Amino acid sequence: MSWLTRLREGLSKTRKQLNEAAGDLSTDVREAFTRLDTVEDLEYALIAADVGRAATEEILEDVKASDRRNLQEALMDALTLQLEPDARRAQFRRLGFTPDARRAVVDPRGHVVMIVGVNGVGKTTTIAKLGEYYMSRGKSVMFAAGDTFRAAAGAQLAVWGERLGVPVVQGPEGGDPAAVAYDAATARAARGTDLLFVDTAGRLHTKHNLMEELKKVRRVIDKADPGEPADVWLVLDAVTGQNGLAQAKKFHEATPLTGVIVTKLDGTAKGGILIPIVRELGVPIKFIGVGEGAHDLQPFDSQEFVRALFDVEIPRGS
Ligand SMILES: Nc1nc2c(ncn2[C@@H]2O[C@H](COP(=O)(O)OP(=O)(O)O)[C@@H](O)[C@H]2O)c(=O)[nH]1
Ligand SMILES: [Mg+2]
Repeated sequence: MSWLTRLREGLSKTRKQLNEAAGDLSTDVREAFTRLDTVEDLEYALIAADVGRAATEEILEDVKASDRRNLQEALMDALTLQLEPDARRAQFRRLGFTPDARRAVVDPRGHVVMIVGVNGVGKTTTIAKLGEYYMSRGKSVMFAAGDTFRAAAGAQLAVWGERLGVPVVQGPEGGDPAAVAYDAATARAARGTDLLFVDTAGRLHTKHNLMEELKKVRRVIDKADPGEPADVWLVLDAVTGQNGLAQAKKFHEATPLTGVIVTKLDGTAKGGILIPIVRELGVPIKFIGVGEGAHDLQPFDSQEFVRALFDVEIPRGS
Protein backbone atom coordinates (compact mmCIF):
# COMPACT_ATOMS: atom_id res chain seq x y z
CA MET A 1 0.00 0.00 0.00
CA SER A 2 1.41 3.40 -0.94
CA TRP A 3 1.99 6.21 1.54
CA LEU A 4 -0.81 8.29 0.02
CA THR A 5 -3.29 5.47 0.45
CA ARG A 6 -2.20 4.97 4.05
CA LEU A 7 -2.41 8.70 4.65
CA ARG A 8 -5.93 8.86 3.20
CA GLU A 9 -6.99 5.90 5.31
CA GLY A 10 -5.24 7.29 8.36
CA LEU A 11 -7.15 10.55 8.09
CA SER A 12 -10.52 8.86 7.60
CA LYS A 13 -11.77 9.55 11.13
CA THR A 14 -11.07 13.26 10.79
CA ARG A 15 -12.60 13.29 7.31
CA LYS A 16 -15.76 11.52 8.44
CA GLN A 17 -16.25 13.88 11.33
CA LEU A 18 -15.57 16.94 9.17
CA ASN A 19 -17.95 15.80 6.43
CA GLU A 20 -20.73 15.06 8.87
CA ALA A 21 -20.45 18.40 10.59
CA ALA A 22 -19.67 20.71 7.69
CA GLY A 23 -22.74 20.09 5.57
CA ASP A 24 -22.69 20.10 1.78
CA LEU A 25 -19.22 21.19 0.67
CA SER A 26 -20.17 21.28 -3.00
CA THR A 27 -22.19 24.44 -2.29
CA ASP A 28 -21.17 27.54 -4.23
CA VAL A 29 -19.04 29.79 -2.02
CA ARG A 30 -21.13 32.94 -2.49
CA GLU A 31 -24.36 31.10 -2.03
CA ALA A 32 -23.06 29.47 1.15
CA PHE A 33 -22.28 32.83 2.70
CA THR A 34 -25.84 34.00 2.21
CA ARG A 35 -26.97 31.23 4.55
CA LEU A 36 -26.03 31.55 8.19
CA ASP A 37 -26.54 27.86 9.01
CA THR A 38 -24.04 26.77 6.37
CA VAL A 39 -21.38 29.08 7.75
CA GLU A 40 -22.15 27.98 11.29
CA ASP A 41 -21.88 24.30 10.34
CA LEU A 42 -18.53 24.95 8.75
CA GLU A 43 -17.34 26.84 11.80
CA TYR A 44 -18.50 24.06 14.11
CA ALA A 45 -16.79 21.41 11.98
CA LEU A 46 -13.46 23.23 12.15
CA ILE A 47 -13.65 23.77 15.90
CA ALA A 48 -14.59 20.12 16.43
CA ALA A 49 -11.53 19.04 14.45
CA ASP A 50 -9.38 21.06 16.93
CA VAL A 51 -8.39 23.66 14.36
CA GLY A 52 -8.71 26.34 17.08
CA ARG A 53 -10.64 29.62 17.27
CA ALA A 54 -8.15 32.01 15.71
CA ALA A 55 -7.43 29.80 12.72
CA THR A 56 -11.11 29.03 12.23
CA GLU A 57 -11.92 32.73 11.93
CA GLU A 58 -9.12 33.26 9.44
CA ILE A 59 -10.18 30.21 7.45
CA LEU A 60 -13.78 31.46 7.22
CA GLU A 61 -12.55 34.85 6.00
CA ASP A 62 -10.35 33.20 3.39
CA VAL A 63 -13.15 30.93 2.22
CA LYS A 64 -15.51 33.88 1.95
CA ALA A 65 -13.01 35.86 -0.14
CA SER A 66 -12.11 32.88 -2.33
CA ASP A 67 -12.88 32.80 -6.02
CA ARG A 68 -12.97 29.01 -6.07
CA ARG A 69 -16.07 27.26 -7.32
CA ASN A 70 -17.25 25.60 -4.17
CA LEU A 71 -16.76 25.38 -0.44
CA GLN A 72 -14.52 22.34 -0.55
CA GLU A 73 -12.00 23.90 -2.93
CA ALA A 74 -11.95 27.15 -0.99
CA LEU A 75 -11.61 25.28 2.27
CA MET A 76 -8.73 23.20 0.96
CA ASP A 77 -6.83 26.35 -0.03
CA ALA A 78 -7.48 27.96 3.32
CA LEU A 79 -6.41 24.89 5.30
CA THR A 80 -3.24 24.44 3.28
CA LEU A 81 -2.38 28.06 3.92
CA GLN A 82 -2.84 27.57 7.66
CA LEU A 83 -0.35 24.72 7.59
CA GLU A 84 2.38 26.87 6.09
CA PRO A 85 4.89 28.40 8.49
CA ASP A 86 4.12 31.93 9.69
CA ALA A 87 6.28 33.88 7.31
CA ARG A 88 5.06 32.08 4.24
CA ARG A 89 1.46 32.39 5.34
CA ALA A 90 1.88 36.14 5.72
CA GLN A 91 3.50 36.36 2.30
CA PHE A 92 0.80 34.32 0.61
CA ARG A 93 -1.89 36.47 2.16
CA ARG A 94 -0.22 39.73 1.15
CA LEU A 95 0.53 38.68 -2.40
CA GLY A 96 -2.62 36.69 -2.94
CA PHE A 97 -0.84 33.45 -3.85
CA THR A 98 -2.52 30.13 -3.54
CA PRO A 99 -0.23 27.79 -1.66
CA ASP A 100 1.72 25.19 -3.56
CA ALA A 101 2.99 21.81 -2.47
CA ARG A 102 6.32 21.74 -0.77
CA ARG A 103 7.59 19.02 1.45
CA ALA A 104 8.91 20.00 4.83
CA VAL A 105 12.67 20.38 4.98
CA VAL A 106 13.39 17.32 7.06
CA ASP A 107 17.16 17.18 7.06
CA PRO A 108 18.48 17.99 10.53
CA ARG A 109 20.69 21.08 10.59
CA GLY A 110 23.44 19.26 12.49
CA HIS A 111 24.31 15.68 13.27
CA VAL A 112 22.34 15.14 16.45
CA VAL A 113 18.59 15.09 16.98
CA MET A 114 17.09 14.83 20.45
CA ILE A 115 13.64 13.28 20.46
CA VAL A 116 11.43 14.52 23.31
CA GLY A 117 7.82 14.07 24.38
CA VAL A 118 5.69 12.51 27.10
CA ASN A 119 5.39 8.74 27.64
CA GLY A 120 3.59 6.70 25.05
CA VAL A 121 3.42 9.27 22.27
CA GLY A 122 5.65 7.14 20.05
CA LYS A 123 9.18 8.48 20.57
CA THR A 124 11.03 5.20 20.50
CA THR A 125 9.18 3.76 17.51
CA THR A 126 9.51 7.10 15.73
CA ILE A 127 13.29 6.97 16.23
CA ALA A 128 13.32 3.54 14.60
CA LYS A 129 11.26 4.84 11.68
CA LEU A 130 13.49 7.90 11.31
CA GLY A 131 16.53 5.61 11.28
CA GLU A 132 15.00 3.64 8.48
CA TYR A 133 13.96 6.78 6.59
CA TYR A 134 17.40 8.38 6.61
CA MET A 135 19.27 5.13 5.95
CA SER A 136 17.13 4.58 2.88
CA ARG A 137 18.44 7.97 1.75
CA GLY A 138 22.05 6.94 2.15
CA LYS A 139 22.77 8.38 5.60
CA SER A 140 24.57 6.52 8.36
CA VAL A 141 22.64 6.46 11.62
CA MET A 142 23.17 5.83 15.35
CA PHE A 143 20.77 5.73 18.28
CA ALA A 144 21.26 6.68 21.93
CA ALA A 145 19.05 5.05 24.56
CA GLY A 146 18.60 8.14 26.68
CA ASP A 147 15.40 6.93 28.34
CA THR A 148 17.14 5.29 31.29
CA PHE A 149 14.08 5.84 33.48
CA ARG A 150 12.08 2.91 32.15
CA ALA A 151 13.89 -0.42 32.02
CA ALA A 152 12.04 -1.54 28.91
CA ALA A 153 12.86 1.58 26.90
CA GLY A 154 16.53 0.78 26.37
CA ALA A 155 15.71 -2.80 25.44
CA GLN A 156 13.05 -1.64 22.96
CA LEU A 157 15.55 0.61 21.18
CA ALA A 158 18.19 -2.14 21.23
CA VAL A 159 15.77 -4.49 19.47
CA TRP A 160 15.12 -1.87 16.79
CA GLY A 161 18.84 -1.23 16.44
CA GLU A 162 19.50 -4.90 15.85
CA ARG A 163 16.68 -5.21 13.36
CA LEU A 164 17.81 -2.17 11.38
CA GLY A 165 21.55 -2.68 11.78
CA VAL A 166 21.90 0.60 13.67
CA PRO A 167 24.44 0.89 16.52
CA VAL A 168 22.78 1.78 19.83
CA VAL A 169 24.65 3.46 22.69
CA GLN A 170 23.18 2.25 25.99
CA GLY A 171 23.79 3.25 29.57
CA PRO A 172 23.08 1.42 32.82
CA GLU A 173 19.44 1.26 33.83
CA GLY A 174 18.56 4.17 36.07
CA GLY A 175 21.81 5.84 35.01
CA ASP A 176 22.35 9.43 33.96
CA PRO A 177 20.77 10.08 30.56
CA ALA A 178 23.15 12.97 30.03
CA ALA A 179 26.08 10.56 30.33
CA VAL A 180 24.54 8.29 27.68
CA ALA A 181 23.96 11.27 25.39
CA TYR A 182 27.52 12.49 25.93
CA ASP A 183 29.03 9.08 25.13
CA ALA A 184 26.83 8.73 22.06
CA ALA A 185 27.56 12.21 20.72
CA THR A 186 31.30 11.69 21.24
CA ALA A 187 31.15 8.30 19.52
CA ARG A 188 29.19 9.77 16.62
CA ALA A 189 31.78 12.46 16.07
CA ALA A 190 34.65 9.96 16.29
CA ARG A 191 33.04 7.60 13.79
CA GLY A 192 31.82 10.33 11.48
CA THR A 193 28.26 8.93 11.48
CA ASP A 194 25.83 11.27 9.75
CA LEU A 195 22.99 11.25 12.25
CA LEU A 196 22.49 10.42 15.90
CA PHE A 197 18.97 10.20 17.33
CA VAL A 198 18.80 10.52 21.10
CA ASP A 199 15.81 8.92 22.82
CA THR A 200 14.71 10.58 26.07
CA ALA A 201 12.42 9.85 28.98
CA GLY A 202 8.87 11.12 28.92
CA ARG A 203 7.57 11.33 32.40
CA LEU A 204 4.85 13.92 32.72
CA HIS A 205 5.71 17.42 31.62
CA THR A 206 4.44 18.89 34.88
CA LYS A 207 7.44 17.38 36.65
CA HIS A 208 10.08 20.02 36.79
CA ASN A 209 12.90 17.47 36.91
CA LEU A 210 12.14 16.06 33.46
CA MET A 211 12.60 19.48 31.91
CA GLU A 212 15.83 20.01 33.85
CA GLU A 213 17.06 16.64 32.67
CA LEU A 214 16.27 17.47 29.05
CA LYS A 215 18.12 20.78 29.33
CA LYS A 216 21.14 18.95 30.70
CA VAL A 217 21.06 16.38 27.89
CA ARG A 218 20.89 19.25 25.43
CA ARG A 219 23.90 20.96 27.02
CA VAL A 220 26.12 17.88 26.98
CA ILE A 221 25.26 17.16 23.35
CA ASP A 222 26.26 20.67 22.37
CA LYS A 223 29.47 20.25 24.37
CA ALA A 224 30.32 16.85 22.89
CA ASP A 225 29.47 17.94 19.36
CA PRO A 226 30.32 21.62 19.13
CA GLY A 227 29.76 23.60 15.96
CA GLU A 228 26.28 22.67 14.93
CA PRO A 229 23.55 23.01 17.53
CA ALA A 230 21.50 19.89 18.11
CA ASP A 231 17.98 19.65 16.80
CA VAL A 232 15.18 19.00 19.28
CA TRP A 233 12.13 17.34 17.77
CA LEU A 234 8.98 16.90 19.84
CA VAL A 235 6.80 13.87 19.27
CA LEU A 236 3.11 14.62 19.81
CA ASP A 237 0.27 12.14 19.85
CA ALA A 238 -2.57 13.60 17.75
CA VAL A 239 -5.11 11.77 19.88
CA THR A 240 -4.38 14.13 22.78
CA GLY A 241 -5.56 17.14 20.73
CA GLN A 242 -5.41 20.49 22.50
CA ASN A 243 -3.78 18.88 25.52
CA GLY A 244 -0.86 17.94 23.29
CA LEU A 245 -0.51 21.56 22.34
CA ALA A 246 -0.19 22.53 26.00
CA GLN A 247 2.53 19.86 26.38
CA ALA A 248 4.32 21.21 23.36
CA LYS A 249 4.47 24.70 24.84
CA LYS A 250 6.02 23.34 28.05
CA PHE A 251 8.71 21.48 26.15
CA HIS A 252 9.34 24.46 23.91
CA GLU A 253 10.01 26.63 26.97
CA ALA A 254 12.48 24.12 28.41
CA THR A 255 14.41 23.18 25.27
CA PRO A 256 13.51 25.27 22.23
CA LEU A 257 12.08 22.90 19.65
CA THR A 258 13.30 22.86 16.07
CA GLY A 259 10.67 20.45 14.80
CA VAL A 260 7.50 18.58 15.66
CA ILE A 261 6.47 15.06 14.69
CA VAL A 262 2.78 14.26 14.98
CA THR A 263 1.95 10.57 15.44
CA LYS A 264 -1.28 8.56 15.59
CA LEU A 265 -3.22 10.70 13.14
CA ASP A 266 -4.90 7.39 12.27
CA GLY A 267 -6.46 7.19 15.72
CA THR A 268 -8.20 10.56 15.92
CA ALA A 269 -10.96 12.71 14.42
CA LYS A 270 -8.98 15.75 15.54
CA GLY A 271 -6.44 15.93 12.73
CA GLY A 272 -7.04 19.68 12.66
CA ILE A 273 -4.70 19.93 15.64
CA LEU A 274 -1.83 20.34 13.16
CA ILE A 275 -3.03 23.88 12.50
CA PRO A 276 -2.68 25.31 16.03
CA ILE A 277 0.61 23.44 16.35
CA VAL A 278 1.99 25.33 13.36
CA ARG A 279 0.38 28.66 14.32
CA GLU A 280 1.00 28.78 18.02
CA LEU A 281 4.40 27.15 18.27
CA GLY A 282 5.86 28.56 15.09
CA VAL A 283 7.82 25.30 14.78
CA PRO A 284 7.65 23.32 11.55
CA ILE A 285 6.03 19.91 11.44
CA LYS A 286 8.72 17.60 10.09
CA PHE A 287 7.02 14.20 9.91
CA ILE A 288 3.57 12.76 10.47
CA GLY A 289 2.66 9.23 11.48
CA VAL A 290 -0.47 7.31 10.54
CA GLY A 291 0.26 3.85 11.92
CA GLU A 292 2.63 1.48 13.64
CA GLY A 293 4.34 0.18 10.51
CA ALA A 294 7.82 1.18 9.44
CA HIS A 295 6.51 3.11 6.45
CA ASP A 296 3.72 4.87 8.29
CA LEU A 297 5.90 7.88 9.05
CA GLN A 298 6.69 10.32 6.24
CA PRO A 299 7.74 13.96 5.81
CA PHE A 300 4.86 16.35 6.22
CA ASP A 301 3.56 18.08 3.10
CA SER A 302 0.74 20.55 3.70
CA GLN A 303 -0.92 20.16 0.33
CA GLU A 304 -0.65 16.40 0.32
CA PHE A 305 -2.14 16.35 3.81
CA VAL A 306 -5.14 18.49 2.87
CA ARG A 307 -5.82 16.54 -0.31
CA ALA A 308 -5.66 13.27 1.60
CA LEU A 309 -7.97 14.72 4.22
CA PHE A 310 -10.62 15.43 1.57
CA ASP A 311 -9.86 12.21 -0.30
CA VAL A 312 -8.93 14.17 -3.40
CA GLU A 313 -6.51 12.53 -5.85
CA ILE A 314 -3.01 13.91 -5.68
CA PRO A 315 -1.76 14.82 -9.15
CA ARG A 316 1.16 12.73 -10.37
CA GLY A 317 4.59 14.22 -9.89
CA SER A 318 3.48 16.81 -7.35
N1 LIG B 1 -1.75 3.88 15.62
C1 LIG B 1 -0.52 4.38 15.76
N2 LIG B 1 0.28 3.94 16.74
C2 LIG B 1 1.52 4.46 16.86
C3 LIG B 1 1.99 5.48 15.99
N3 LIG B 1 3.26 5.80 16.38
C4 LIG B 1 3.54 5.03 17.45
N4 LIG B 1 2.51 4.22 17.76
C5 LIG B 1 2.40 3.23 18.88
O1 LIG B 1 2.40 3.90 20.13
C6 LIG B 1 2.89 3.06 21.15
C7 LIG B 1 3.92 3.78 22.03
O2 LIG B 1 5.09 3.97 21.29
P1 LIG B 1 6.54 4.20 21.96
O3 LIG B 1 7.48 4.45 20.83
O4 LIG B 1 6.90 3.13 22.89
O5 LIG B 1 6.28 5.57 22.78
P2 LIG B 1 7.28 6.37 23.73
O6 LIG B 1 6.89 6.04 25.13
O7 LIG B 1 7.04 7.82 23.43
O8 LIG B 1 8.68 5.97 23.39
C8 LIG B 1 3.47 1.83 20.45
O9 LIG B 1 2.55 0.78 20.55
C9 LIG B 1 3.58 2.30 18.99
O10 LIG B 1 3.52 1.23 18.08
C10 LIG B 1 1.11 5.94 14.93
O11 LIG B 1 1.42 6.84 14.13
N5 LIG B 1 -0.12 5.37 14.88
MG1 LIG C 1 10.16 5.18 24.57
